[in-house]
Order: sequence, then C-alpha cells, then structure tokens
Amino acid sequence: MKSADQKSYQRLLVTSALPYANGPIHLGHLAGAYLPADVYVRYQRARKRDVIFICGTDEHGVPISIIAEKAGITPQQLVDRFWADHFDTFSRFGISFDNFSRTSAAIHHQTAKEFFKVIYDKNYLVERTIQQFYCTSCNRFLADRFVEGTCPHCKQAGARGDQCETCGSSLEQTELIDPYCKVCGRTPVLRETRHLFIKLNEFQQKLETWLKGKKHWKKNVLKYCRGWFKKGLGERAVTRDLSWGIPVPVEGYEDKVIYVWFEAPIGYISATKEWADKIGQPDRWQDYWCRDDTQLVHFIGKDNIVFHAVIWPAMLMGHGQFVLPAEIPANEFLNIHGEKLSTSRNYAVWLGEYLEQFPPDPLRYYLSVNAPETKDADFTWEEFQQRNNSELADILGNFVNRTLTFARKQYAGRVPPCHDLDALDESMLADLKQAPEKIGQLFEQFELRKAAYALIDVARTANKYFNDQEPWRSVRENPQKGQTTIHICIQVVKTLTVLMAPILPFSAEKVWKMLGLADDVHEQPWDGCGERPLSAGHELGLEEILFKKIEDKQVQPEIDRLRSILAEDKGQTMSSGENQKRKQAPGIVYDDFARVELRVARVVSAARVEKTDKLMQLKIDLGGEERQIVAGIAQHYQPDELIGRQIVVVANLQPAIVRGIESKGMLLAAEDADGKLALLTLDRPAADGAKIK
Ligand code: B3M
Ligand code: ZN
Repeated sequence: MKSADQKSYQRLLVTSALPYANGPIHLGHLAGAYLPADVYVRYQRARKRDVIFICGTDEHGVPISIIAEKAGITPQQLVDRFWADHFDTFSRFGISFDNFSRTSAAIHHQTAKEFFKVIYDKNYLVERTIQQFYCTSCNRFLADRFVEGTCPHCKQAGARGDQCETCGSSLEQTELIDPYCKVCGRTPVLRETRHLFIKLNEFQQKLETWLKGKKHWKKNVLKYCRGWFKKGLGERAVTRDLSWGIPVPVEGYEDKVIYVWFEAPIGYISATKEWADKIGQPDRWQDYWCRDDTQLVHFIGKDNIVFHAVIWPAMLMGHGQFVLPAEIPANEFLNIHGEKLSTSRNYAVWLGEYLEQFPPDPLRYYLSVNAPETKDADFTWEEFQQRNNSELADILGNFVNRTLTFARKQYAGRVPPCHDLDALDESMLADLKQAPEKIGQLFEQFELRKAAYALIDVARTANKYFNDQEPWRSVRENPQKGQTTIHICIQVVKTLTVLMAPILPFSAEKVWKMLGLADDVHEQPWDGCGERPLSAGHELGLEEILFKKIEDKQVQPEIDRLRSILAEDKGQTMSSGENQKRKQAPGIVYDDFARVELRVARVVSAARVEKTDKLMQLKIDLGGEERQIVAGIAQHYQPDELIGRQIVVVANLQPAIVRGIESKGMLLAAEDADGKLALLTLDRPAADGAKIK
C-alpha cells in the first residue's frame, strides 16, 4: 500500500495518545488525538487494510495522585472512575478503538517492567544521586508537580516542578524560587536521593539520522525535534520517589516507581497484547510490533511531541525488538471562542454535556473541517451551528433527501433504470469515479480538513447536477431522462455514504438504511465505490431527516455560559502590581478572601429548570433583597427540601445567564469524589443576609 512516506507496509498500528484518567474528555482531546485517528482508521479499514486502533487511559503520575488525595479517595478509585467515563464518551462519539486499555492493568505493569529491565540490562541507565525537595510534613519527596514555586525565568508564581506553564521553560525543581509543597503549602527541604537516568545522549546521532528520513512529517514535529537536538540530549531521570505507579524492577529501587512518561508509551504495546489476548490469538501483537513492515502511526497533540518523536524512539532503539513510529501526525490546539481552553476555569466544552443536546456527527464534521492541523484552530458555537446547517443539512442532507423523496414519489420507492447518458451524466459519473481516490489521498496524507471539504464538494456537485437535469421536468417531458438522472443520483447517494462513513459514521448508517441496504456500511470497500450503482428495481427504504438544523436557542445558552466565565475572569483581574504581589507567595492574603462576599440566604422558592437534569432555579432572600440564582443541584435535592432553609451564597459574583435564566450569585456546596453534593448550611439560625467572615 502507498503510505505518506511512499514505503510499502503490510499492516498498520494506529494509536491515540493515552488520555490521563483524571478528568472528563473535552473538545480539545477529541480534536487533537482521537477524532483524526478514528477517521483515519475507519478509512484504512474501508481500504481493507490490516489495521488496528489502540488506546487506553494513562493512569499513573503526580496529578492523579494529587487529585485523588484531594478528593479523599485512592488513585485506583479515581482512575477506575475515569477509565469508565472515557470509555463511555469515546464510544458514544464513535471512536472505534479495537482496544481501550489502561496502564494500571497487570499486563501493562508486566510489559513496562520487562521493557525497563531490557534497557537497564543493556546499560542505557545510569545511577545518579541528586538533591530533591522533601516535604517533612507530608513525609515524602516532592516529585515533578508535587512542588511549585516562582519561575526563575519569567518570575511568575505557580510554576510547576517540571515546567513553567507561563513561559514554557522546562525546569529542574531546584531552580524554583520560593518552592512550596503543592499539597500542604509548606516549604520543603532538600534531601539526597538516588535515581536511574536514561542516557539519551547515546541515542542522539541515531535519532537524527532516523529523523532525516521523515522529511514529509509535519513541520511542527520536525521543528520541536531539531530544537531538542540543538540543545543536545542529556540524561533524564526515569524513576521517581512516589507510591503510585509501577515499581522499578531493579534491586535497591523497589520503593520507587517508573517515571510515568517512560511507562505510558509502553502502554501502546501492552494494549496491543491485551487486544491479542481478547481475540484469542495471544501472539498476534507481535505481528504489529515486531515486524518491519508494520506502519506505526501515533496521533497526538502538540504538547506530546518530544515524548513521541524523541524519547520514545530512543527507548525503542535501546530496546531493539520493536518497530519505530513511521508517522506522528501531531495536531495543534483548539481554542474556544478565541480563548485558550481551560479545564480548571471550566472554559471547555465537555463531550458528555455536548451529547445531552446534539448528536455526535455534526461535531465530528466540524472538528474535521476545522481540524487544528497546522495551526491552532478556533471552535465557536456559531460556526458549529452554521456548518451543520449550511453544509451538512443544506448540501449533504438535502441531496440525499431530495433524491430519495423523488424516487419514492415518482418511482414507487425503487431505483429507476438507467438509459442513454448525456454530457452532464457522463461528467457526474466521472467525478464520482474519481472521488474515492481523491478523498482517499487526502486521508492518507493526514489532510483531514481538505478531505472533509472534498466530501461536501461531491454533494455540492451532485446538487448542481440534480438542478441542471431538472428531473421534475423530464419526468413529464422525457421520462427516460428523468429515470437516468435519478438512477445516477441514487448512485451518488450510495457512493457518498461510503465516503462519509469515516467522518460521519452514524449518519452513514442511517443513509445506508434509507437506501434499503441491510448489510453494514462500514464493511463496504472504499476502492471503486464510485462505480457500483444499485440495480434498477432495487427497493429503497424510508427516508428520514439526516441532519437536523440547529437553532439559535440551542447554542445561545452555551455561548452565554462561556461568556460569563470570561466576564467573571475579567472581573477578577487585578492591576498588574496587585497581581504580582498576589502571585509571589503561595496561598492568599486576607484581602483576597475579603473580596468574596459570602452571605446567608434563605431559600424562598425552588423549581427545576425545564429540560435540564441538573439545574434548579432558586429565589433567595438576602435580608430584604430577593434574588434569583440557578444552581446545579437538581440531582441532589428536591425543591421542597430546600424551601425555607438557610444556605450560604457568594453574593457579589457577576450575574450570569444560565440556560436563558439570570443567575445572581452562587450557592456553596461540598462535592465528594463521586460528584455527590452537600449544601452548606448553618450550625444555628442567623439573620438572612448576614455576612460570613
Ligand atoms: N497522558 C499526556 C496527555 O494526555 C499523556 C499522553 C501519554 S501518551 C503515551 O496529554
Ligand atoms: Zn506537604
């Protein structure tokens, strides 16, 4: 087969970056590493290539430990919850992994340990004694993000032990100014500890030579790698003093774990092994990992480039028995309404919430046609709506619908025969014949945007053909011509269905049914799909609306929600001097706290917000002032449990519009690990409106 690098391969192993199991999946995830990979794999399956698609959750590392600790649960409980959550979300979006594994699985622990041992035995690891921060109150070494402080380069507070988010520099934790323990806030002390380091320098030359063969790779990937080579690859610690992770399989190191970024990519191998076990052919994984004619393709976001394009290949070279990545299509980031996505500020579009309102395909389409391929892309709800309505509904959906409706009305729902062809027919058929190859080439080169455009273009051409042939006229004036036109239009619909299946899998299934076809559209061969008409007389199914128009009132609440977060942030932005002061020390000063006006409020009335599961609309009395707030507590309290009670609210929060309802203030509640809420109430009655200090 002809791949992007023009080599010939026998099989394909496609992976998506292993998402951390520490929070739900959002739009940025989908656009970066999952949707492009899924579309690519679906296309390759249709080309009847030997391909498997592997992923799983990344379940170790410091952030997971911290989040679990803060939630009062074990890391295992946390990752169990998010493994299930990710699995569910990806399935509902049609991300068609052949296996979705996890790095806490026994098979991964074993595979990672074996890999580590090989690298160790081959003397690629060296022991070094280093100074590391230790928190005497938490009684532990503060690995990576367990320690924060002020960045020595840009002087911003809140820089992490491994990297400063503000200026992007990668850091040694001992460089931090005013370091503090991320968990308890105390100043740590320096202690000696021993770690194993991988001698990346020994691989530099080999890596550089290898990368010279990858000239067709995306510029962003090559640029990052060259930057690393220029600085020179040094030694990197591959062990950590942590309790959560995979124990280091080397004597004297039993109480340490393997660095998460060392073992996570090995997860691609373990997940393939698990897949082979599941299909009852336990050795099959070796076909994909141990043979040179496998094309290994890693889909990732740009923040993972160095790990996949430099460190992981070095590890694989060191190990010596596995294939190296052939392609690393790394995507840039997706912004939302012009701003960087931020999960901590909830400035994100969560996929679970999206699916409460809309089907998956319109988003799959929008993120394809607007994929962050070579530069950051911007998601807006307005453009989402507009592309759904004008491209999916008015062009693609409309063509399918008008063709099938015409056939049902004029030809009793059967495919009419094809007679002599005129020039327009010939040209339509010629376009159709070329379409699979044309779109296929784009998929092959990871040009998802262009492929999505080309798909809609076929439908656009077909609409024009329909209009130009005027079948409504020929059906009376020249019946044979009318039949031929609709015969060809049905052939176009059938071809379009195969062509749309990688990007729009759910819609393709629908159209296939509308065509009266009972087999699986995802099994249809791509090659030659433009040249396989349905035979005359074939009975079509019933047509239904393929893409519903999205109305303003469906997207407006989403836009309002994002705007209110931005407005809130602006409200909280202080003058830069003040900001500077605030950022220097960990923790907040009393003035910061005093800015938040907490008050006692009495619930006067409560009612669920219609068409939502979570929202409750409350009227509250702040001691003479009555206000309305909207709160996400409807799954935890009944309205009549609340009426008359005294609760605690943030009274000076900027008003926000939630699902079209104004909310002035925010109530406080405790949230436990499985999302259950408990309202803050008073120990004994106080005056309504009383200040809380
Ligand atoms: N979990 C980082 C991320 O989700 C990391 C990827 C691992 S891929 C081996 O961005
Ligand atoms: Zn501490």
